[in-house]
Amino acid sequence: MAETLLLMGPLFASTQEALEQQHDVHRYWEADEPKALLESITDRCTGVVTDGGRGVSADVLDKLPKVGVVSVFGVGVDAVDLDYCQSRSIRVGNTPDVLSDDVADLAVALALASCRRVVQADGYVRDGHWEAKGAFPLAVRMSGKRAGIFGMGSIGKALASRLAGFNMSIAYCNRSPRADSPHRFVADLTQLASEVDFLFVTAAATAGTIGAVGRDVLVALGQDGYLINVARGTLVDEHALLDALTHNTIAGAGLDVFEKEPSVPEGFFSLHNVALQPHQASGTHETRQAMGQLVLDNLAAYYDGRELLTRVV
Ligand code: 8YV
Repeated sequence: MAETLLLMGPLFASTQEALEQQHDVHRYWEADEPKALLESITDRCTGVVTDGGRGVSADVLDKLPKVGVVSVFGVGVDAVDLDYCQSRSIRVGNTPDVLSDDVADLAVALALASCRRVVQADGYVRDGHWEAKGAFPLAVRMSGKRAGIFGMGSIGKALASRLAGFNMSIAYCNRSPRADSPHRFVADLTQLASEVDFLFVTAAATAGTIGAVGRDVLVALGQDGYLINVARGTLVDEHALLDALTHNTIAGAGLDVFEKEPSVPEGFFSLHNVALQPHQASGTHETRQAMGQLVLDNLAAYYDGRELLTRVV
């Protein structure tokens, strides 16, 4: 049966198409008057579909008393007011696991881009410096170095298996040790940072992790250390990071995520020791297709009266 749904932002094209074919979908981001849109569907909207960045606020859900499900196109649910959803018994589903390989791949790409200076070397060739000035300055090796992973969930595990292929020693920091991880657990993030050459951030954004990579962690990482973030910008103190990169108190960084996307602090643009990406770690055709399918499957499960396939709340 066609349901009335609120779509917070554009989705992977074929997912949105399927959604709009099956249901009566209202596009929130295109509404001239969002308040009027919510009022017009308040008595019949039963579900919300959104992505990891937009999420959905308690204010919006408050105007839609019949909503019973929020289906998120993304693994991160930090932009969804989960406490509010819980209080109203609204089911929340996300898209874990299907994106872990791609996110881990991009973390490796960013680590290599940082220490091997792949982006700068590309510019060196394009700008004619190779011919004019000779060989590119030597870089720093990644193979065999010490890796620290902050967040040993599905993405952290996928990353660890890749880093093992680079003969890196691997330690991790997590809320608690993982029985299914063969790697060394370090309870304190600053301690972990002080023991590694590459610190990878793959943790979910929660009250316990937001702002966790602060000045002290960057100081501990030190001038030979690299920070790679493919999780959420909010996990890192962006001012402290900019400061550390500007003054070379860390060696470099690779960032796919930022505090206030899509706005990136201009200070990063003139720095040569940071590789910047437009939050695209899960952005392959294959993974977005799988994420979209899970969004649709979670909705179908809810409307069939079954448990969501990947339920968060
Ligand atoms: C997506 C993400 O880019 O899964 C997440 O939490 O941040 C990303 O995979 C995003 O949800 C799609 O817009």
